[in-house]
Amino acid sequence: MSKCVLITGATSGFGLAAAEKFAQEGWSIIITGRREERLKQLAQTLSSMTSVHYYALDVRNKEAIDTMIEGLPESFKNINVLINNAGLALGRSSALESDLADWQTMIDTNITGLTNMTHALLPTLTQQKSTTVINLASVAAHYPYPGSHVYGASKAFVAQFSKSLRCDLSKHGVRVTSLEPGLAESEFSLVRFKGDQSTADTIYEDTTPLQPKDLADIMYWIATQPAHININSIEVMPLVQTWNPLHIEKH
Ligand code: NDP
Ligand code: 8X3
Repeated sequence: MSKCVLITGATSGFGLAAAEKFAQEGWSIIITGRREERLKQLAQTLSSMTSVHYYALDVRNKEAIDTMIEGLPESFKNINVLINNAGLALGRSSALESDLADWQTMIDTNITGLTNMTHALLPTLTQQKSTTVINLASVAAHYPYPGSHVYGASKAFVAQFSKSLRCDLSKHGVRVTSLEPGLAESEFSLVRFKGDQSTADTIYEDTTPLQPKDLADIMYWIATQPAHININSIEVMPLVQTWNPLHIEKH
């Protein structure tokens, strides 16, 4: 029987590329996200390669997650890999000019959504031999920048939660990885700048950012390591991205 991966946020970017990669490699895939039409189209495309199950849900909705899991067709019940990829940044202005509702949405999605899905799948993951959780954190988890406030903090949660989970899950054969990318071209910036395409485009202008396929290849590599290996974390940037000196405010 083929192995099965569940991917959150598979309607675009890293999640969509991961669905393509695992499908090409013959895994059964469960794809989720809020935009049902996109899931349906992706499922149609990938079903020529492998078995695909799609389910539209918002990771913030714990009941929807439970319903999805309860209703999984028999052949998709034994999930081997969970990719907690759904997430977003909203805004990049200073904390002083930020919208509290945006902060709450990031907390609800990046933290509560990720923990909702993880908690719901722990029984499944621990029932089987050698399973893997891949959590999408970010370089923003470790390196603050102006305007990163709640987004960066939410990803710091993901990075630390991943390590903490390891302590409890290793005896059950569950591996956990925090994947921490830098600049990558996807719908991420369009979402962050609330549909402002030209501002989103300036982020990637004159750079060679990471591409979703790069991250999908890394996810697949993590998931297919020998059972005794746990990749704790991977921080990956495009060549063009490095660090600034620490800022000193002059007065
Ligand atoms: P995209 O915006 O292209 O994709 C984000 C995905 O998350 C979409 O499929 C979206 O689906 C899904 N999503 C967002 N909110 C929810 C929700 N409430 N419930 C369910 N699904 C949701 O961005 P990326 O592919 O770039 O981002 C993927 C992950 O990687 C995110 O966690 C992001 O923070 C992280 N990341 C991104 C980096 C980048 O530079 N691009 C760098 C480092 C980390 P839908 O809207 O259909 O629900
Ligand atoms: C996305 C990368 O640098 O925009 O997590 O925060 S960054």
